[in-house]
Amino acid sequence: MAKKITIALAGNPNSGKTTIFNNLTGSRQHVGNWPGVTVEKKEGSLKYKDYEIKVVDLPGTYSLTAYSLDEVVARNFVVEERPDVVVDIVDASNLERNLYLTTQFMELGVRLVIALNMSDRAEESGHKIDTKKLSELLGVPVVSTIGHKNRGMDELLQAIVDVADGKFDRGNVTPRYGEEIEEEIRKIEELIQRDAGLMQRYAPRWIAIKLLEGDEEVTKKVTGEK
Ligand SMILES: Nc1nc2c(ncn2[C@@H]2O[C@H](COP(=O)(O)OP(=O)(O)OP(=O)(O)O)[C@@H](O)[C@H]2O)c(=O)[nH]1
Ligand SMILES: [Mg+2]
Repeated sequence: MAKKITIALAGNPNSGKTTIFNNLTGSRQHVGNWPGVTVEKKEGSLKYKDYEIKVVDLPGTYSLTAYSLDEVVARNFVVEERPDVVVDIVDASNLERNLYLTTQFMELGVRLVIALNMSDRAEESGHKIDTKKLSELLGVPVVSTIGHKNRGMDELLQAIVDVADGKFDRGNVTPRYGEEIEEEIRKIEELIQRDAGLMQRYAPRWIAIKLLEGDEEVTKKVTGEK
């Protein structure tokens, strides 16, 4: 029996998500809309080893705040639908800016794989990225890809199923914010842990940070307000 998993392709705008989506799913895809909004939703599927993988192409976002419709769509999918693995398609030629979103996924506590896409461009501009080191630092598998040349797709799929299988057990690497803020995060986390319903659905640390940021959507989830 094939193991069924769902993966989401996320990343900054123009990082190569749809190119990789097309490489992975070929003609097995369909396009619709995200419920309630006119943002395009692409879904597809493929078989890899004994996996049947459903792939969802998320809108491009720079962060997971809820400032734009694209961000809300991407964030809600990841938080509410809980794909088995989030594949963060990173533009390797713009690493620092792209890794901001990566840290947000780490904070959410999702199972993550990083595709260092556009690695051809990074190299052209003289950057050689040590993927092994980056993977160690982040506690996440990192695979070099060149989307429009269809390079690195097998390695990417292997990393995805490894993570789905729990074979890549990332260390507890999450961004830290200094003692003062960490103290407040701890206090809020303690309160959240008393709410079984919330606990089941979201990483308490993530909720605590969003509450400190004054995130309206998350505040509504916590207060139960519609
Ligand atoms: N040089 C280079 N170009 C790439 C690579 N991968 C994709 N591209 C090109 O980059 C452009 C953007 O790719 P898309 O796949 O549309 O990017 P996207 O992330 O889906 O963009 P949005 O959906 O708008 O956020 C296209 O012209 C691709 O052909 C790569 O690895 N190297
Ligand atoms: Mg796209």
